[in-house]
Amino acid sequence: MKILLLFVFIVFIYNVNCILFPIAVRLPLNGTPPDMGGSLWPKPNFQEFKNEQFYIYKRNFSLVLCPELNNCERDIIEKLWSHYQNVFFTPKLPNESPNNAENILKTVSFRIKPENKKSKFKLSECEDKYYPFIQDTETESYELNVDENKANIIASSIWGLVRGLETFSQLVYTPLNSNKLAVNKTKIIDKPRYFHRGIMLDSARHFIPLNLLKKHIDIMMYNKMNVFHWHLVDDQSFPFESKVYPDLHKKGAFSPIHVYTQSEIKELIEFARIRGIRVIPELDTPGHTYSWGLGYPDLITICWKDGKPFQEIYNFHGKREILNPIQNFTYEFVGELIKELKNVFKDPFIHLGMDEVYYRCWESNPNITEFMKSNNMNSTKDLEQYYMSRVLSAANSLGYKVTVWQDVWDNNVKVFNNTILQIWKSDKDWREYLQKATKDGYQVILSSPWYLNYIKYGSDWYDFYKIEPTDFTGTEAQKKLIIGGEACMWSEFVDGANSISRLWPRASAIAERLWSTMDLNDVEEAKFRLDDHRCRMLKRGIEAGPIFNSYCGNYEP
Ligand code: CP6
Repeated sequence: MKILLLFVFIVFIYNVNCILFPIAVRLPLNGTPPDMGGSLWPKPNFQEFKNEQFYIYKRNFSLVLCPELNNCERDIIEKLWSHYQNVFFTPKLPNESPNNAENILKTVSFRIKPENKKSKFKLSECEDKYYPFIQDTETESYELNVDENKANIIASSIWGLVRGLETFSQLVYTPLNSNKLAVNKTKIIDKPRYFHRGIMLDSARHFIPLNLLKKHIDIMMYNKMNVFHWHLVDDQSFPFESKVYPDLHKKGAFSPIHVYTQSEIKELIEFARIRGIRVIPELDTPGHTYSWGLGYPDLITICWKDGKPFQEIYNFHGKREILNPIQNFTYEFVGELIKELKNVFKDPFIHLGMDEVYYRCWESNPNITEFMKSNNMNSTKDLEQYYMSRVLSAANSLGYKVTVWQDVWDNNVKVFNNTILQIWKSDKDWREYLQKATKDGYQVILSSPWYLNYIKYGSDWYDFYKIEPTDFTGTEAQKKLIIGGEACMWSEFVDGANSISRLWPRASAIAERLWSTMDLNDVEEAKFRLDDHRCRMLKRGIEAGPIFNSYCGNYEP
């Protein structure tokens, strides 16, 4: 009798544990055990899982492309399908044959809603691989159904299919005590909250090898991010291969191997394009241009001190690092360079920097003060206005849509109202900046709370996750001007050795904030899901860092 009671007690404790602490029972990494409510990241707007389970066998699993997909769209799905084969079917998985009694999932089909095929999303030609890209949040919306041996993904555009495929890949799991793949009956309806969900990487303070940039792009796709803002060049180096002004990289790069050739860049852009990721280059001027002066010294303002020019050769930041704004040569040069960038990058967006302008150098130079006087400019602010207007007009006439860092607007320089401001400063609360910038009618990208170059001991992803971009006083119209956000990784202390683990999964927290609905803000819930997501990244060969004390099964490196 005692033994029986003990047995009942043990069964009772076991069950209570399973019910009360389901998350404490750590399963070996297995995608989305639906009984845990799913470990999808970022979390879809709507998800419903049923107990019914379908097994997946490599030899009996195929892709169905619905006839309305054109060749360009087919090409994208086929390439990604082959990419995801390695995500689904890891080498550890035995290549078994299905057992007749089992429910199996045989196909995944991709379909674009017919009403969208005719209208704005139509992709007519693809030899010019540029695609009228993500235009609004609708572009990436999709629905996913797993039912009756089939998974169906239907979307408004090819980019929604790309997002749906990632979600599908996250649904696939290995049931406990088995060595198979399975997926449960599922229904998902999803779309992003913001259309600009970016990562900024700086390749000038340290060179980040091309393959590593590609790896970041893959991870961005796993996190449903869609913009790679490439801070290409800066004071420290000029790694962009310019054919128009070759001494920029020949003299301005760290070394001849620390250069991204145009064909490598095109390769990266194509790699990103099929993943639904736009690549936006940044050409930061008029400050942060020390490296330009190594090849083209006439571009740079000579700073004066004690009545004579400064002659130090290596003295960037605050000294010889700012373009000379009073000569046509500078504007021709910048104009030609952004034209060259347009041919390489294709994207209609460009980032033109305009941050941290060191006025004192301009002010110190008598030629510049003379120019200002004869043009009725009262302060360097007017000169900055002059510089900015000339460069932005050139960019606009090339058909560019321009983003700049907030600085010009901060300085009360009149920025064209079609310019996007990137809010990065944290001297004041970012809410205050958003409130002011949107009141002035600008579209904004939020970055201040998402400066990943700052690191601290503890769960800092929590701080990134908690940020609510609309949390400022303003009208609905003002809030609509937030087009999204970017996680910024400045690379003074980052290079190929640590960029992956420094960025991921910290940037994943931001990815979910920008994708999922506003009411998803329970950090305690997110924590376990993010940990699963991190384990999933490990499983996919990404050295993402841990977020708390835990383990992943046998995927740790
Ligand atoms: N380089 C450039 C930088 C920064 C900026 N622009 C920067 C400033 C402050 C911090 C991190 C980075 N390193 N070109 C500002 C946009 Cl904390």
